[in-house]
Amino acid sequence: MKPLGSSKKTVLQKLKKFRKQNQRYEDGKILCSMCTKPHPIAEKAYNMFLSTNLGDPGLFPGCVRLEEEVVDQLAMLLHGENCKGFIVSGGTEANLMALLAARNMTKISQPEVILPESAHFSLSKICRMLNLKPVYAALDSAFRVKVSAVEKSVTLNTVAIIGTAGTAELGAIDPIDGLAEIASKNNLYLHVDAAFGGLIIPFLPNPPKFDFNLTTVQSITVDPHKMGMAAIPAGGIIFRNNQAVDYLKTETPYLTDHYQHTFVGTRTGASVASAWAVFNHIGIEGYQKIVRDCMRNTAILSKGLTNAGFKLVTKPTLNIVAFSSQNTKTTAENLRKKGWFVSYIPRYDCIRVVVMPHVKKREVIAFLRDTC
Ligand code: 0PR
Repeated sequence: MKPLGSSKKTVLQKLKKFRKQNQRYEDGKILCSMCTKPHPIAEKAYNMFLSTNLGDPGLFPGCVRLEEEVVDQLAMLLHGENCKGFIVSGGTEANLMALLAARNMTKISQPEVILPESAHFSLSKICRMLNLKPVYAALDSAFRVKVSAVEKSVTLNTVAIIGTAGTAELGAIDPIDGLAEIASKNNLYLHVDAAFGGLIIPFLPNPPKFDFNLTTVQSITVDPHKMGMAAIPAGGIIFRNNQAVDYLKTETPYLTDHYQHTFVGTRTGASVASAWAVFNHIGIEGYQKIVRDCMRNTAILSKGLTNAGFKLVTKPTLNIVAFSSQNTKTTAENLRKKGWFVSYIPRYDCIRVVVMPHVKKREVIAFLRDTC
């Protein structure tokens, strides 16, 4: 900061230069992201609520109502009734809240959590923060957690089981119904990380069971800032009911509300408004169309890669294609030189493409041309 400020024009010109250094979703080259360009109405709604703070809810009752409505709409999609939840900073905070509640609900002194080997890295972060011992369960040939491996991992110290509905690396959906049975038999907390899949799976023609329809699912992470097309930061944590939420309470004696439940204190109402705007503007039909387009482009990409001799790691369940070649790392580097942003996944020695709404058919064809 300088002693004297600069003119508005200078500042904005400088900002434009910084902005130019960024990649833009609309250029269609970002194939490594689970976020996308927010829907135009999300941007408008965000700007309308720019100066709001859900950390002091008594000042912004309109935002409290918006958050309740967004949570109710997510809960409805996930077959929940009387759910309680929050729009938080992202999937990481959502998973953190679930595990914090699960841990606090028990009095176990050396708590353990059973996770699929494919669990998102946010969960290992959280285990370190909450002093939980992560116990990893092996995957089957379709990269879904083995229910038998989870069952064998249950001990007297287990406080929760986690399943993923849409893994970050391959988009695999764990057999949540199998996990629900184990949770029920052992009276354990079951959390589903559907940060990515939660706003895709309900819009597929024959969705597998993964949500509150399964009576032992206690909480679900579902992020509007991924496939929901809302503006960042909009993660979602939905609890089956108030029971777990009570274990998240922190006293905030001098604020307009005397309790807070989220990890983040000051938090914007703008992204909540952006999610509300998209949900209410495009509706279920809008999301069905987005998912249909993404899945169609996924099929075009998979077919093109297979025809050209690449090997798919697994048949895509969601809009993620993971493939390998004789020398995958070199293929990834060459693609990067041609301007494509893809992820190289060391664990499976594969390239991952996430076919988000900004990745149109035209981009898929161009990508195939550059790859094959
Ligand atoms: N759970 C799952 C299944 C996820 O895929 C992610 C993030 C999280 C939890 C954590 O969510 P937040 O990052 O919102 O806290 N998945 C993406 C990933 O790690 C996040 C991402 C998004 C990465 C955009 C890159 C990017 O450009 O791959």
